[in-house]
Amino acid sequence: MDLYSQLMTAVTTGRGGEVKKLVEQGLNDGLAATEIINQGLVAGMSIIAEKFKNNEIFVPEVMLAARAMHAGLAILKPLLVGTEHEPLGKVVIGTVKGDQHDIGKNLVAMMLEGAGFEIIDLGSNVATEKFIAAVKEKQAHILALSALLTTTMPEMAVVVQELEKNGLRTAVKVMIGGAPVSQSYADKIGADGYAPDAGMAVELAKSLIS
Ligand code: B1M
Repeated sequence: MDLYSQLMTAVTTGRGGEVKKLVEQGLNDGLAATEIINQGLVAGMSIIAEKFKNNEIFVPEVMLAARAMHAGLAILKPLLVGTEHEPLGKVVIGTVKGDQHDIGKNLVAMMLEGAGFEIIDLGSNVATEKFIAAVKEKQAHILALSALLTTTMPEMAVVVQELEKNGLRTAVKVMIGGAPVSQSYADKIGADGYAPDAGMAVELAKSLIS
């Protein structure tokens, strides 16, 4: 098995120590950091995303794989500064005001990062003004909103309205998700898309920036 295949397997099986070892080995062998990311780490997370989407694996396996990927990224990130590595796009993500649920949002953020997006994670219980400021300041391509409570879902509509008021609505795509959210709700509030889970969120994000 070549080093990239070994890395993919180490990511998909959630073995962070092995990922670190293989990344260091790859660098010592002269492989480019971007290649190690794309052909090893991201390729491994793509397999995880597909399996998660198909209900072949569940949240704990995704968390473990994401953690293993991060172990490798931590070594490679400093080497990427000033190189040609370009993220697929910038995503500002957060759970809306009044809502502290962040497990699903974290999963979505990790999967998007694994797929090659730059993530600006504002956390949970995020005020609308904070979303607007981050979209403006970071020039985000996508604003990703999560809500787990029927009582906080309406905050998503408020964020979309505030984007409009601030002249930012056409500058950024809005994607939404979370257990009580649906495609019809996305349509109703004028969001650009809805994803039911983290795997589909990656596909949606890619389609929104293409
Ligand atoms: Co709360 N909670 N909770 N809770 N909690 C729910 C959501 C609830 C359904 C439980 C229930 O009553 N059966 C219920 C909501 C009812 C409703 O509104 N219809 C509920 C309630 C009522 C509450 C409190 C009000 C309880 C109280 O205090 N009386 C309170 C609210 C606090 C607040 O936010 N202000 C509360 C608190 C909490 C805890 C703090 C204890 C904890 C959260 C811990 C944390 O997140 N750090 C918690 C938890 C853990 C849950 C349940 C049990 C699990 C949620 C979870 O993490 N699921 C939940 C019941 C349930 O869902 N079965 C429940 C795992 C996670 C991977 O899935 O978050 O759905 P999920 O994310 C998925 C998809 O939804 C999607 O992808 C993810 C991965 O596949 N997704 C996106 C999510 N965001 C996305 C964004 C996208 C795309 C996809 O694009 C941007």
